[in-house]
Amino acid sequence: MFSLSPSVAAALNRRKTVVALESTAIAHGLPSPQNLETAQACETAVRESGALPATIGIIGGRAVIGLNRQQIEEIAIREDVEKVNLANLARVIADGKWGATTVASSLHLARMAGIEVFATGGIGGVHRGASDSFDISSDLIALARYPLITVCAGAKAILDLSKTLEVLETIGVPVVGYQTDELPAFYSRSSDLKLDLHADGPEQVVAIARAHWRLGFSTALLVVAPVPVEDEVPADEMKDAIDESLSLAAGLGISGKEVTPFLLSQIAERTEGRALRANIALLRNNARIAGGIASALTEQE
Ligand code: PSU
Ligand code: MN
Repeated sequence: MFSLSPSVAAALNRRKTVVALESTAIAHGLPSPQNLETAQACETAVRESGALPATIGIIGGRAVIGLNRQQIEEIAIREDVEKVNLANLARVIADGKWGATTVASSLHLARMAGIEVFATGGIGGVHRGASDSFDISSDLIALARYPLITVCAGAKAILDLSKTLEVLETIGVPVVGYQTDELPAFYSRSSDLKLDLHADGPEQVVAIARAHWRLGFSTALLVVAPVPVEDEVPADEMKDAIDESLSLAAGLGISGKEVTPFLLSQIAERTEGRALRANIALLRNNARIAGGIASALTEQE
């Protein structure tokens, strides 16, 4: 039902330089063939920063921490891979199905394995119009529960970012700007939402994480890193694509787990791939930063 790849198990026994990676961004967030290339590029980025990648997914009813190359290929290509959050993880396992794990279910499984650092693209959060739809990602619930250092480029720009930041504060998740003083907006570096925690590099993140853990907190520490300058799409240039995609989703009555993948693919199309390029770049960048943080964590032990 739950297994660690041999190399991840060995690494966790020795030193803890492991970075967990999710698989929903691969299976449901990016088109083929960029999804597979990006999954591999993220693993390479983690390795180049001195850590071991552990991509998480559900292979025929078994939760695997540290998918091998062929398993990642299957997750990227198969049509029957479900998007797995906290609510359907048990059912996908019980039914022997294939699943790609979101931030929420990846954090849960990474925690079971004893991994301390995790990277994704952008977390899920409070959707625009949540006061009617009540659509709030289980990623936020998982961040409130699992004490992993989670590296992302902020929350996805399709969301209500200021409400998402409010909830993060409510649930007690420190949000650390990584070489920035504001919450990044996924495709864009800037959201104009100010942060009061800041880190210039991995050592500072580790110092805050250690204090957080020593204080007995069991919440995540969210490290937010802006997309690299050369790949960003400024917020004003994203606005129309996001608004059009949101109205189309509303018009088609898209709801629940389908909302985020639908919006991401619409936005990629409407920006002639610029948003897609930014998404790929930020996923790799976050994997690289997470690898550096995991290495610093081990060195200081
Ligand atoms: N980051 C990306 N692309 C993605 C995601 C993150 O660059 O597709 C995924 C993550 O797995 C995250 C999920 O947990 O989107 C959020 O989905 P929802 O809003 O349905 O909770
Ligand atoms: Mn949702």
